[in-house]
Amino acid sequence: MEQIIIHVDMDAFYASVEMRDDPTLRGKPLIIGSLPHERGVVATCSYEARKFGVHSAMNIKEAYRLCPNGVYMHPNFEKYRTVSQQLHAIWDSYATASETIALDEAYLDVTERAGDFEGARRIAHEIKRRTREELHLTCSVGVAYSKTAAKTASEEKKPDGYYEIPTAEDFVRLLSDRDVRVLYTVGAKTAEKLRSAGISTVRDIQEHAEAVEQMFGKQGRWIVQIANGIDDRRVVPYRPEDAKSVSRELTFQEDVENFAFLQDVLLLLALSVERRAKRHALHGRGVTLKLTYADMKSITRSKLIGDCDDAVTIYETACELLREVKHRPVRLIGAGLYNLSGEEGRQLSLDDFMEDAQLLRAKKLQRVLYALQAHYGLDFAGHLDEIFQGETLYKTVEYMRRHY
Ligand code: TTP
Ligand code: MG
Repeated sequence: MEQIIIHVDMDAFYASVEMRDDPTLRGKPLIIGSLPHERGVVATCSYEARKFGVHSAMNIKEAYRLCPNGVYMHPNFEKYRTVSQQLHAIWDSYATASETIALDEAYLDVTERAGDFEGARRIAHEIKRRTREELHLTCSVGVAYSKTAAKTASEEKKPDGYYEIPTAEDFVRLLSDRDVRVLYTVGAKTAEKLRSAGISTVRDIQEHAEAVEQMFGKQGRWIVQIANGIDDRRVVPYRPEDAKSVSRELTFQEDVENFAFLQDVLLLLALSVERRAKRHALHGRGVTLKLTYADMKSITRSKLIGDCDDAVTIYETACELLREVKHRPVRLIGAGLYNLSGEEGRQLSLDDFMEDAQLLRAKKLQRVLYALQAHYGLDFAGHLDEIFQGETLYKTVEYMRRHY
């Protein structure tokens, strides 16, 4: 067996914390987000509220129509952040590597600590017990051979769930008859497109791999792999709170649904990050991508790549990460380098001895930058530096958004 991964995800996180701290809320349909008379959405809600059909990202007016007797509250982010740190401290103590995915969610690499699935099962139950006894909250835990399978497993028996998917065969057996949406990289749009081509179950994807790859290119290949239970991504140690990082992000005037356009934005962000990193003589070992979706849910993804401070590598890695996330309307995008070290701490890589590699990167950069300018009818020549001043970058990207 190659790896054993645990995925932990808290149940109705914000709502559970509020119910824990105010017993009068327990057992009630509790909706955290905007208040009914405000403009906005549901961040999350208690399982009692879910019975009325209320869910995350739903318009608050719609939630109120479905559940007029619910209790509505604004979120208290400071509190959730504190609880999150306590949770992650418990979880991290069982893993050789721990990757924070959200305030209430993490991947843990327990391959070494667990030894085998039996051991992983013990750790999972220990995590559930301590989360319950020490923090008075429940979580759902999945144990599996891959990240995708572990995440799928933690969803399987929510709330307060536990589920195992030991092998790719188990994964395929579990999911083949289900709707394509069960694969978490398949969003509503992708599913719709697949369905219009007669592909509605995971098995359909397995059996029409070529068609899927043709329809979606690189992302299609990834979908086919996932549908076959193939995912050898590692757990990348990541804790946002101590990531000394160089990053740039920006919020769009209007939510963006076009992920091809987001790639273009990533190129400008990557160039900007490179400039900052170079100015401070810093190198990163990993690249992060940050997205805030239209419903205010934020995610970060990261990948370790070895010493890097160049825009092309940042751009390509960020695009790779972008392909693996849910395709939903986006209001903010960011990219950055983390695990920084100064010149002195830098490990020389093979590239340092290969001028060719540097030349190749410079050429690649020229090519993608040229294509971007041609697409939007822009000419950065001579004033590329200006572009990266906050206001100009923002204006340039807004111009690009309108002219995609
Ligand atoms: P989730 O883990 O997706 O949801 P949850 O923990 O509330 O419920 P579940 O039992 O189904 O896991 O998200 C974690 C927190 O992130 C959630 O409590 C609130 C926030 N969030 C948003 O603000 N907007 C969203 O659209 C989603 C999905 C989550
Ligand atoms: Mg959760």
